[in-house]
Amino acid sequence: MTERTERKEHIFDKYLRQDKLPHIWCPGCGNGTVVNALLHAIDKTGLEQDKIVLVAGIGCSSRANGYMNFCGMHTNHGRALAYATGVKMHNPELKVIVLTGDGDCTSIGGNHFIHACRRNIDITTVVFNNANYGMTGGQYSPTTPVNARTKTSVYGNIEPNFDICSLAATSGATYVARSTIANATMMVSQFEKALNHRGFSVVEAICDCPTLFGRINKLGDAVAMLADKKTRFITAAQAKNMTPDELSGKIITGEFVNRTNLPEYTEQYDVLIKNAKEEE
Ligand SMILES: Cc1ncc(C[n+]2csc(CCOP(=O)(O)OP(=O)(O)O)c2C)c(N)n1
Ligand code: SF4
Repeated sequence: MTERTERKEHIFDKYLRQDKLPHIWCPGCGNGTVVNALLHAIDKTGLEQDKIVLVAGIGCSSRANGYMNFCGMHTNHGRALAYATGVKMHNPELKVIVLTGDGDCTSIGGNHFIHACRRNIDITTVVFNNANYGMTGGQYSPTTPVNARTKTSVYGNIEPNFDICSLAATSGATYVARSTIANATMMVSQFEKALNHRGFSVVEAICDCPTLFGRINKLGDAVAMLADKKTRFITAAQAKNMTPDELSGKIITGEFVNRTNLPEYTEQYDVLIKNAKEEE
């Protein structure tokens, strides 16, 4: 019989709630890579652990904050940004991070999302985009590509999908970026920039749901899906010189918006209160 060796301490142990592990995610689920990248970024920023608040909605991905050792709220489906806004307004000193899935953020939570972007409130939103509703069995979401099969589009999806980054950019978010779990180094750096940004930041993290989306679309196992992503992601600079045909099936990654000159909501609110008091 092999003797069990003692588990070595890991530098990120402090960031994980050991009593909540193992997690519930399927083997090969992309959520773990996104969490790993986020923890690396948090570590790099040097932010104090007890000054960070993670607010999540509902979904496989929104379960992430249960495993991460920070103050946090697991809220209603689609409503994470509303709660996060309340937390930030109450204490602007906190670094508020929203963890949300593509369904949570752009389907039931779509309205909260566009208005949070519009307000430029200092919140970082991490959208785990796996192109379907994982938690409830693989229904199509607003980011499911046309023709893709899901439990509710078994003959192929006919609805054009949202481009989350374009939606965020046109709604007013002041930092917007996209990366995939196949280029996690880029993801870490985008998370770090988003966390250091003063204003509303969105990082779309393209990840995989091999159990549902992968299986029904015959994309192979998690490793095959990851290998496929590696061949499909390109940078925004590369995309500029490509024709629509060449762009078909590609995932454009990189930074799309980085505006530092616009007023942040909680700061403006403080000025408003000050002015109102002076007028009294
Ligand atoms: C008000 C309400 N409606 C519907 C649900 C059921 N529900 C739970 S999670 C979910 C979808 C989650 O999808 P997504 O946000 O993409 O996250 P994933 O599970 O793929 O990570 C739905 C529809 C719910 N919990 N609450
Ligand atoms: S159902 Fe999909 S999204 Fe949910 S844990 Fe499994 S692989 Fe991940």
